[in-house]
Amino acid sequence: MSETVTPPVTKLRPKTERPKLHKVILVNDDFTPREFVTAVLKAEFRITGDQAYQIMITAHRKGVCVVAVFTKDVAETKATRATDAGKRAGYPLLFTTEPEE
Ligand code: NFA
Repeated sequence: MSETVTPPVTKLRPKTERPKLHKVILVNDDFTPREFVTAVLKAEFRITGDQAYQIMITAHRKGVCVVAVFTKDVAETKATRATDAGKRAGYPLLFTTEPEE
């Protein structure tokens, strides 16, 4: 009689998916000057001159280099802005994006 029944405490944990990150990739070409590539990297990705030089020279030697990873929107915006900076100066500089595995 008059027993107190305590219901089980269940905590709802709504599943939140972590957004997939996207790589911004610098593609080598034979025309864009090294200094220009390094300057664009510094300006658009807010990295040091040393970091920008290492990324530029890696793309120069290997064909491509991952610059950084961001959410899809940010990666696409930065790749477009950096590619446009080259276009405005008359260079074929290209930045692409691809989703991380
Ligand atoms: N390959 C270019 C040159 O020798 C430099 C470069 C590096 C261009 C990385 C594009 C990307 N001037």
